[in-house]
Amino acid sequence: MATIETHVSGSVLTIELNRPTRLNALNATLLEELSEALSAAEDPAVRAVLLTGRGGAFSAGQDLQEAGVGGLDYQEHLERYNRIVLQMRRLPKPVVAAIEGVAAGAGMALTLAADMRVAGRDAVFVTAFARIGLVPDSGMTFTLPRTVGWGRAFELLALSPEIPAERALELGLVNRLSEPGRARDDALTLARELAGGPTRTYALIKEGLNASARLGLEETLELEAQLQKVAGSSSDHREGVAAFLEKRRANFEGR
Ligand code: LHQ
Repeated sequence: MATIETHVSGSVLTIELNRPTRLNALNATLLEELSEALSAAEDPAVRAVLLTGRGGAFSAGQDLQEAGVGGLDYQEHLERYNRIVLQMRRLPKPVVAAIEGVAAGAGMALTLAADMRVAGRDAVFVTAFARIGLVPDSGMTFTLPRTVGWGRAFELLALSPEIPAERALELGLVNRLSEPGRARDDALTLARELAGGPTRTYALIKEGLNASARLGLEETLELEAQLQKVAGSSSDHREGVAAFLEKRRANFEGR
């Protein structure tokens, strides 16, 4: 059985982690299939991606049965994770993660590589790495302090507390909460809304946010001007202004 299921609905591609009996723990096969699914998301007909897990969990992180005790070449294995994180961050369209149940270790890191997160009120986040003597990977050293601040990031990484959904919302780890069992549907509604937006502009927003992590103010101002030049010549910009002046809803085509 495939460890990744994909479904297309309109211009939203849903990618579902599918190892429910292991809480969607991430093994080499799943990571390869996830990478393929993210490559398929580059199709211009796809204007937003929903990433979720089957069976009431997002993901318990690295499959520790596969890893065993000292059974994996971590550096080699991490190339799979790193490729996926970069695919998500570089994908020129929004990625929304829907989290039901647990998101632990690299599973939590994948949610942070998404652009927005919708979690069920019964969801739980755990950094988990230090519980088994590992350092954070899959970009979490980068994404977590930028999301919750340095001091909180250290605490969450060092002590690995279980972070209930309400606390995750307070910390900014998630954008929205849903009633239990509703996160996927609510995230799909959000992804559909984003898919009807100015997709090219969203790509430029991602590019600017990605770059902001490494640029100073002067370079950021320069990059914003470059990105604005591109956005300003898009047909969605013309449509957005025309819709405003004509007091109607914009019909964005993602160009
Ligand atoms: C699992 C797992 C799991 C296998 C539950 N693996 N079976 C990257 C690259 C290279 C190397 C290493 O690491 C990394 C990054 C990482 O992701 S490190 C972090 C790895 N993840 C963890 O340490 C989390 C381990 N799991 C847990 O602590 C708990 O299972 C959590 C808190 C996630 C959920 O607890 P419960 O809701 O009580 O569920 P459970 O523990 O009963 O699990 C249900 C089943 O799933 C169980 O199987 P069983 O056959 O006994 O029913 C678990 O063994 C299995 N499972 N996580 N990561």
